[in-house]
Amino acid sequence: MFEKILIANRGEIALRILRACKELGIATVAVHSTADADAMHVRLADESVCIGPPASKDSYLNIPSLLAACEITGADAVHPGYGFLSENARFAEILADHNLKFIGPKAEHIRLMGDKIEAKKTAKRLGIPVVPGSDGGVGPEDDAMAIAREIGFPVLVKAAAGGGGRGMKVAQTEADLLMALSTASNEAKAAFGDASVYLEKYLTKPRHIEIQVLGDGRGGALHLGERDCSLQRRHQKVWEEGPSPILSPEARARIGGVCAKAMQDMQYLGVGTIEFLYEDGEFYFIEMNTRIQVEHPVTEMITDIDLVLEQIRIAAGGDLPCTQEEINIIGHSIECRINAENPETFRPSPGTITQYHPPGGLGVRIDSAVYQGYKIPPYYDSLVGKLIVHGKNRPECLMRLRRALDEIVVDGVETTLPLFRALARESDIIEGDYHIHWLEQYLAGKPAKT
Ligand code: MV4
Repeated sequence: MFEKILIANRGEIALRILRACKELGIATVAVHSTADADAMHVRLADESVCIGPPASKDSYLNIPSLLAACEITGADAVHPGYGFLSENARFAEILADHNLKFIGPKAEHIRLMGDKIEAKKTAKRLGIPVVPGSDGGVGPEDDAMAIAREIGFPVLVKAAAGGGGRGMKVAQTEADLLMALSTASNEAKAAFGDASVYLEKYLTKPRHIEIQVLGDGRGGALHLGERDCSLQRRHQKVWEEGPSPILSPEARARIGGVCAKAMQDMQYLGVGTIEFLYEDGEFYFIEMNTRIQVEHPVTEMITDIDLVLEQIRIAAGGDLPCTQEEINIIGHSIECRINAENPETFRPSPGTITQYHPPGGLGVRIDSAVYQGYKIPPYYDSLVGKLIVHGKNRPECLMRLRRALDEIVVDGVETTLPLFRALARESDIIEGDYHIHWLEQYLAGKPAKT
C-alpha cells in the first residue's frame, strides 16, 4: 500500500480523498494555490505545499510544481480527483517516469477515451451499443450528405476532441448540414486545436444514464449500477440519482453486464463511467469518463462500496472488493450540487459564508469543504457542496431530501438551494418523468424575477 498520497486537487473532492486516505492509514499531502491557503483540505492534511498563484494553470495544473511537491514531501502516489489533471494521459506518464503512482486508469486508456471517435470505435468493438452514425471522422473527402441521409435526419455533428457538449451542432434537415459541419469543425479547431468531427443520429428526448465500473487492470471488472444524470443545465449536472427511476432490474443487469465484460476485455484499471443516452428502451454509448466523478456518492450510497478507497487500493495493486453477485443495489439516492450562484441567472456568487449549518439525520450526507467564515474564491468552480440523501425507496429518499433542504443554512452568498427546494416538489420530478432537456425547459418557463 502507499505510504503517502499527494492530493492534486482542492475543495470537496480533496477532502473526500483525504477521508479515504485516513481510513487506509495513508499519510496525506495537500497542495494549494495562494488563494486556497485557508482551505479545509489544507488544514486537515498531514502536510501541505503551496504550488503557485490562484490561476489553475499556474497551480493545480502546474505539473513541474506538483512534481516538486512530491519530491520534497516524499509522496509515493498522486490522486488527481476530478477536473484539473484527472484525464491528462501525459500527466499519468510523467508521474510513472518519476516513479510515482497515478491513482487512475492506464495512460493508454485515458488517451483512448479522450478521443471521442476512437472511444466510440472501441466501445462498438467491445460490444457496447453506440448511437448510429458515421464510422469514424467525416473529412472534406467524405460525402457527408450521403452519410447523413443514410443515418436519417436530424443528425448531430460532434467534435472528436469534444465532450461535455462543446463543439456540437444539430442539423434538422439536409439544408442545415453543411453549415452545421463547418460551424462545428471551426469551433472544434478553435477550442481544442483539432477540427475532426463525426456524425450521429440526433436523439431528441433521451435520458442521460451512466454506468459505474471498476476494474483491477488484470481482466477483472465489475459494474455498480447506474446514475441518472438527465437534469443538467448547459451541460452541467444539477441533480443526479440512482437507480434511474425508469430502469428495470433486467435492463440494468443487461447493460451493466455488457459494460463489465467490455472493461474485462480491455483490462481496465480503476474507476470509470460509461455514459449512455437512453431512449425508447435502448442504450446508446456516447462517451467514457476515466476519472472519479462528482456524482460518485450516489453509487456509494446504493452499493455501500467506498469508490475512492477502492480506487486507491486497486492503484496499489489490490483486488476488486467483491464479486458481481455480491453487489446489491440498496434503496435510492439523490445528489444535489449546491453552487454559489444566483438560482435564477446562475451568475457565480463568490464571497464569505457568514452562516453555515449542514443538515443531518438518517440518510443525509454532505460532501463539502466549506465552513462558517470561509471565503469562496472567484477563481474556481462554484460548488459549495453536495447534498446526498438515501432512503429505502425513492419516495423516502425524496422525503428526506425535502427535509434536509429545509434544514440546511448557507448564508452570505447566493446559492442554488431555492432551485432544489422547488425541484423536490415538482410533480414531474416526483414521478421521475424527465429527460435531458427538462431542466432547461423548466427554467425557460419560469422567467427570472425582476
Ligand atoms: C447527443 C444528444 C443527442 N443525440 N448525441 C451533450 C454532451 C455530450 N456528452 C453528449 N451530448 C449529447 N449528445 C446524440 N446522438 C444530446 C446531447 C445532449 C445532452 C446529453 C446528456 C445530457 C444533457 C444533454 C444536453 C444537451 C444535449
